[in-house]
Amino acid sequence: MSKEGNTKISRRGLLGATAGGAALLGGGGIAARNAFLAAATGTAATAAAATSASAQSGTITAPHIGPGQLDDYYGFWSSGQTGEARILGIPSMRELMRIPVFNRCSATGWGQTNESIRIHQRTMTEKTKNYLAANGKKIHDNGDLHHVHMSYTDGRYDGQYLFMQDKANSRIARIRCDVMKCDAILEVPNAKAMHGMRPRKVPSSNYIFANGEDEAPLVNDGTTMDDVSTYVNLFTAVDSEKMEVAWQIIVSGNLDNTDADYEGKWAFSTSYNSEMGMTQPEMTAAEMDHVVVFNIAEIEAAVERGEYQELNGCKVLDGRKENAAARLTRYIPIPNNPHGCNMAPDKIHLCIGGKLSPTVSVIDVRKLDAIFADEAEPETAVVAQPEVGLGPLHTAFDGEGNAFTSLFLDSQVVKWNIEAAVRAHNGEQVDPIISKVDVHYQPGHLKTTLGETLDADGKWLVCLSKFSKDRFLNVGPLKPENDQLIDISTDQMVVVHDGPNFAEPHDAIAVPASLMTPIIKSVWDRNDPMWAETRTQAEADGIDLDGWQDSVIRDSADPTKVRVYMSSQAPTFALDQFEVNEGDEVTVIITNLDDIDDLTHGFTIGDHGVAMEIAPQATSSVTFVAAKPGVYWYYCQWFCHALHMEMRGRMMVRPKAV
Ligand code: K7E
Ligand code: CUA
Ligand code: CA
Repeated sequence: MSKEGNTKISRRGLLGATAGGAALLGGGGIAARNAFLAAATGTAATAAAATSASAQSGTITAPHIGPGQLDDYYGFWSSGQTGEARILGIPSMRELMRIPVFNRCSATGWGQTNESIRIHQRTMTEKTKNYLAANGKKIHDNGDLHHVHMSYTDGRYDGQYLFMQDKANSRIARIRCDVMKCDAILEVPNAKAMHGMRPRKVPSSNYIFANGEDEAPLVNDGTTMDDVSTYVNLFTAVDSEKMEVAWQIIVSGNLDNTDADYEGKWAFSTSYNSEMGMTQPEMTAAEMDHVVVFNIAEIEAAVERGEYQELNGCKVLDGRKENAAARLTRYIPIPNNPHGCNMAPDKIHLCIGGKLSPTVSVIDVRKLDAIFADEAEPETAVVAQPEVGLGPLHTAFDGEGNAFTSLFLDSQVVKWNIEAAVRAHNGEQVDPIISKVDVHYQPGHLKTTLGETLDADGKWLVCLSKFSKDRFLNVGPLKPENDQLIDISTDQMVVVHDGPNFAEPHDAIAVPASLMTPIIKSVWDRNDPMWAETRTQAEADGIDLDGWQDSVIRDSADPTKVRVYMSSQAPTFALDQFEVNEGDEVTVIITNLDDIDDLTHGFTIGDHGVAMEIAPQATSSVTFVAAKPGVYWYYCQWFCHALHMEMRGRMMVRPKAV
């Protein structure tokens, strides 16, 4: 506890001597774990609440983005267990859009339209398909989306794609930025619980690196599940263009968060379970865990030489400690249960959040070549280890050599200088801590504008606080999170905005509006690949999807299948009624012929659980079984016109002859 900065001693006292002390000891094992859990259940949040009013300093200068004014940045947010991505404006923090990815969306029909189901099923394994079929489902309609990142070219955002992971069902997804829709979902075989995820930054994001967090038998068929020694954990590189697994590396220990460097040479992952423990006491038993460093060129060369086993269609290499001779990986010891993994835009320093240790471990990537050549010990890569406060999780950067670390237990953000930390580590009398600011409460990720790129501009920091407690009107036992906006343009960080948010954004990035606005379309291209298969079927049915469509076609091979082609143009559907037979499998295909900005229609059939969005010039389709005889109105559920209510029609389901 040597470097206090301007830490509020009183709050640290409120945390409890046992709790704080145990966490500080680093190797405190169960005691440290209990301290972390005590804070996570709200003890520390309450303590912070009690002192926040007096502790908060600085003038509140909230940016005012007035009616009709546009934000400077697109903020792309994850949503955790909601399973979607979100777009917020920065600095207004206004929510602009939600992009369903792993979740089922009632408004847009994502997870129900044929176009979205095809994206879900493209790489689905047989095992998953069989599981879903046994449960009467076609897709997993939940996800746990922690991390959203944009594609890079030469260390800078390029505006092409957003990538994200699903911890719940071990998937990686991609969003096309021109239309802001998900266009690919990859089910990653072998690895379990995709958690940390980053694109390669240099020369381009040809790989998406993804961490499997949970250990399991490599052939997970139940034959060896009682034998923990057969459990492994895998690091996966995804080919971002094909959205297929490029290669996988078996590692020692589990994996948590990941990042990549600015030379295209390395990827890094934190591990909190180097113990390969199955219980919490086992996972926190060791004094030290580690960061795994992956040598991209060596891995590619090994793949080239065929030094892999093929498993479930993936090239799997062995990067465990005992296979050090292969030089695919190295393991740098880090005090116990590290979490965040953040590469500074100075191209040199990688910052590892200590979590149970009050330190950030700073790794100098220039030391790594010698470590891979076995000319230096792995621990020589650690060039600084500043004590920043309790519960350091993630670190962000301003592009001027400063770092900002979230302190989960202290409910603070600490600003510190990386070079000063290195000098202090070398014995100089210098305090790397610049300032601290209270946040509300228990921050996880924090992100600076462009801080994960060579364009880091040091303007804003978004702090994603896990608990909002007393900051908003009470909405029941389930509370929103609190995404706070912090002005970092001066050394004195100032919280300028509270942003309530629904479960549970873990992470966010900020991209300049000037980069995105030329890329994002307002109207779809008629020949977009999103509905290519639907178009092929239409052509086979003799339907021109670009013209007026009002046809009901019964499949010649299977007469229980009916396809209803219906264009829409405000305020009408081309068909004001259609008829099918009880038991028919009905596919309704709608093309929105309106080509005006913001003229989206929708299609909902009453009492059938069917609804979808059809944006200008888009085609969407949905398939269901007409199992209920009777009259069912369908209607446009997207307000489009003065006669929007009248934009409706009838589906007649003729009863089976008995
Ligand atoms: Cu720290 Cu999943 Cu990025 Cu959450 S992880 S906070
Ligand atoms: Cu079309 Cu509302
Ligand atoms: Ca551990």
